[in-house]
Amino acid sequence: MRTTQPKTIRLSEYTVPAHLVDTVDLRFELFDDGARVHSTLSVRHNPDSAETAAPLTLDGDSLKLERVALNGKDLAAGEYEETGEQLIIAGVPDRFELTVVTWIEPQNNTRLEGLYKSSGMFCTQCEAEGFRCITYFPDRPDVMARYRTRIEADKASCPVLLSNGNAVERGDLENGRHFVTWEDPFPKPSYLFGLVAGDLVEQRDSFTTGSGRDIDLRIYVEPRNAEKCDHALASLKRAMRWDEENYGREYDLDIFMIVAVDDFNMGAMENKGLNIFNSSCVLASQDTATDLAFERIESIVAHEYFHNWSGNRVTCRDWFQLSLKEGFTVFRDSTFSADMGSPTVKRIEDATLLRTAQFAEDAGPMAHPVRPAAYMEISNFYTLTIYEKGAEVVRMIHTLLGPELFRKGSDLYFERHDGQAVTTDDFVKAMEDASGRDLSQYRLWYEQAGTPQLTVSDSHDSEQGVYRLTIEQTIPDTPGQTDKKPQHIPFALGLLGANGEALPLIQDGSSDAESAPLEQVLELTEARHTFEFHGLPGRPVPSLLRHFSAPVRVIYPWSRDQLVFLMSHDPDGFNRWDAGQRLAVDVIQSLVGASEGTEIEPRLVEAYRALLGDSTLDQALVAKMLQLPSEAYLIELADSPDVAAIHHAREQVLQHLATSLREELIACYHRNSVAGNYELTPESIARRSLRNTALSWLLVINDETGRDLAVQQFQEADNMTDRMGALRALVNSDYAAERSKALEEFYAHFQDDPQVVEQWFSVQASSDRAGQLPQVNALLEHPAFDWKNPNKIRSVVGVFAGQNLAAFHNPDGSGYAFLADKVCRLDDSNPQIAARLVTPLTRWKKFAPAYGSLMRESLEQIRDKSGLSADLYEVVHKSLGS
Ligand code: 0A1
Ligand code: ZN
Repeated sequence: MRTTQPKTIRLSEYTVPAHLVDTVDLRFELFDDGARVHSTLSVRHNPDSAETAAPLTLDGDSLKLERVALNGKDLAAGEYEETGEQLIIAGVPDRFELTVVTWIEPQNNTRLEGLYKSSGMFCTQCEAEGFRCITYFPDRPDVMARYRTRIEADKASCPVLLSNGNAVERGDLENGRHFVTWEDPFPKPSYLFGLVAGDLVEQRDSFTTGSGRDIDLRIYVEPRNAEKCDHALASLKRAMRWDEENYGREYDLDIFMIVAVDDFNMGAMENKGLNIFNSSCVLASQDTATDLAFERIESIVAHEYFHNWSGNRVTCRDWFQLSLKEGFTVFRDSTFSADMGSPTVKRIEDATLLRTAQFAEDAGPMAHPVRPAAYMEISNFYTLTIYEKGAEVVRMIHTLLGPELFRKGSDLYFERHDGQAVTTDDFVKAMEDASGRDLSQYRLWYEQAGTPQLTVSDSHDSEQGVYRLTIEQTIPDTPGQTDKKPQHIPFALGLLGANGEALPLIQDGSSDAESAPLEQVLELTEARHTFEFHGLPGRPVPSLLRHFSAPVRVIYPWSRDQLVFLMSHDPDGFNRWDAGQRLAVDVIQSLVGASEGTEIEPRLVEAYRALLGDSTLDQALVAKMLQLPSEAYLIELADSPDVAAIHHAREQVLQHLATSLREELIACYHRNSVAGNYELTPESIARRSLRNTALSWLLVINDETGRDLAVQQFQEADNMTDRMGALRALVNSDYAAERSKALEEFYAHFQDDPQVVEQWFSVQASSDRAGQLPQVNALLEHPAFDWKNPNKIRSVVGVFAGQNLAAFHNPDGSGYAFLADKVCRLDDSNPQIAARLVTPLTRWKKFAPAYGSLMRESLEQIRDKSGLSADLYEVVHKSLGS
């Protein structure tokens, strides 16, 4: 904990490590009151380093050093220096063996970095800089070593002892203790080290690789969760096959293990051969997990598995390159999920996240490029920009090169850099070398922060039959970056005729209507382009940025007629959905601050009526199209948003739609009530989604039929999606008695299942009816709430501040003061979580001054707390501009 300014680390100051480590021999003695870690490193001077006489410098954090020995000889106090953050030994030989013994206290580790205890089990989290909380080590990803790990613990309380690689030895020790030794043959950076010790049961399966090797698959969980592993195991096998078929990547060890832990700062971690997961991202059963959770688990299991190549076999040179592994791996898991379900729906989900949350990040005080140039605390850079925008940057290379050349590029990348720690530039270079394309301008996507804005205008010459489209590109200033250069942007375009037909894109007169494409990816490289399309006697309707072909904002003066037309005619499903969203946004925006009784666009009602009534349409897409733009998205789109006014306008539209479409909603509800067993197919997921949307709309208008249906569905549901759909609808209605009864019954039934209790907290904390501040405070006092458990904290405090926007932005500032108070409290126990939770306050400059000034005051309160962590220091000071 510090009060002084943490050091800024800069990419421009990167130097190769002065020392390399070839092997790491670890021995963990695990006890109830602490752990002793014996580490023996074979160290040599790095021939690529110019610092020939550099002292050996090892990182350490919160360690009690018990012994240091060089080539077997103990060093006396004066022969090394301990600074609090480093262990420095001067005058070391060219090659030597170093032994370090440290004492740590996993049972008191509330930061959940390094080795800690969760529900009685020992587990580790070493990315990004957690290994230094275990032992002194050059804790940077470009130091790659082979690890051998012996774990010793009490046999009764820790029958299962796991680490990376293959188990090579096991046996009993005195005093009821035992040991297992693991050996990982693949050199890896310290952030991929993993260890688990506890009383766990295993679920086993196997997978035969394309080359015929049998891989042992195991999921380790607490005994009460033994029945919740099937979905993750099935997802894992699908991911393994998919990576072979799509990237030619086979698994490389003989065993692949996943462990579920309840206390975890993030979603999951890709430790080599031993993935550690937040329980909520791996455990599922029909009774306890929603469809959304099932989909999320599949994608996270795949994500961590895909890291075995994109991250582990080829890793990052330094943490500025984080998106090298994260952006690429998110692109890979997103393509996988699209292949497993509906590509259009997956694209809609990805674009929604980008446009709502990543664009907001890119416009806020923490905006940074996909490859940042500086940071104080790397944990703050596990962001939507690194992950989601990073994935878009890889996706655009795929779009520009096409699937064959992209695959050639990824093959070259994996072959060329296997076993190395490399940079995003190496990735782009492999794509260039494989395709022969020049991506030098494209590299700006990695260097420049901010969301490009494309302003599109058009004109039509009916005599010449020419349609002209002009696209102007600007990239807004972001902290520390101004005067940005135009980026290389793939812009997918289609043109529609009056009857909705796709028109041939004849660009230069040389191609004729027969050979001209119906869709084209225009490549924008200049600040302004004009494209001409010929053979168009009537004015076409443009379908812009199809499939969301680039993470940019598009400004175009769509008329409501055009949007209604695109909603029902665009052959690109993504743009149909987008047109519906734009129409709804336009209607809601026009009501913000308008006088009561202002007419609500009848074309919106009719478009939704058509959607509800047409069972021939892809129902998964209809389910998405029925979702009104979220408050968060409306806020993101607004300048100086007045949250209460936006909330009110959106509610008005929702109520108007629900009132006008009541009959259709009831019909839609019944039409989608499927008898029979619960299935996880895209069709049944879509049906449940439609049914639950219909229910929630009916309860927005306090409809009695809707209420009865919700109560009945709640009681009869045979799966969590339906049970939660009904509960959510009741919680968001004015039927207070039914709401309380359902909440009580739900809790009574599921109180022993932490993942379900988290959902129960969330549904309340996100509700503008059940989640006002006094009720949220009451949730914090609930016996199931636990200030040490990140999932519980997120499900109440995080959900309240991030999803219950009208309550959080209460004009009296109480929501902001609440968050500031909780963030300060958490900073002492878990700085990573504190720094993430504070995010909503950091956007204070965007809001109307009445909100913004109160938000700033709360941030200042946090700034003035004594002993601020480096994590929180960086976020708060950058947000305040200090
Ligand atoms: N590499 C993981 C994310 C992760 C990052 C940091 C963690 O601890 C603070 C944990 C996990 C992934 O991308 O899934
Ligand atoms: Zn990842």
